[in-house]
Amino acid sequence: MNDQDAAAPVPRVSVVVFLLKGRSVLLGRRSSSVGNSTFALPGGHLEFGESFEECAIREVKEETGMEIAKTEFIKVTNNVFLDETKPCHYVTILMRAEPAGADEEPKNMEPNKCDGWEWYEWGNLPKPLFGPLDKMVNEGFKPFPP
Ligand code: 8DG
Ligand code: MG
Repeated sequence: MNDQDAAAPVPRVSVVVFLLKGRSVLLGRRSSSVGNSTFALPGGHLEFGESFEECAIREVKEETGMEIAKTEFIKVTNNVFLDETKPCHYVTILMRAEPAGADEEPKNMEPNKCDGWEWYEWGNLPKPLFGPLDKMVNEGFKPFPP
């Protein structure tokens, strides 16, 4: 049984990745009970015993087939989704990374969860963005290294 099946729901931890190529970021349109049809970062649940970096590398590989490098922590956010079909609460760890090599291109490895991955210029992001990402963008957040 996973946590969300239990009678009392609990917050969960997720790790999501700003995968950066120059001034572009990788986004995919979600096919999910949470944030359905919105554009979001690759990522997923932190597994028992994993570091944030290990989770970022694993999730990006599982969802896009890509190898990443320079994986580093940026920020943590608290995201409560009470109005979703399936209410949930995530403490979301935001990481940034870059493709491990110039020949790394995303493939849609989980077509049941995502419509496909594309690079988007930071100044020209698609709409609608997934709620937590939209909020950060509106607050002026930028994922790029200094
Ligand atoms: P898994 O079973 O493969 O571990 O997880 P998943 O199915 O890939 O999980 P997910 O929904 O993609 O990510 C877990 C939660 O992380 C998601 O339900 C809400 C939260 N989350 C944010 N922002 C973002 C984001 O930009 N992208 C993704 N994928 N999840 C995000 O708060
Ligand atoms: Mg995911």
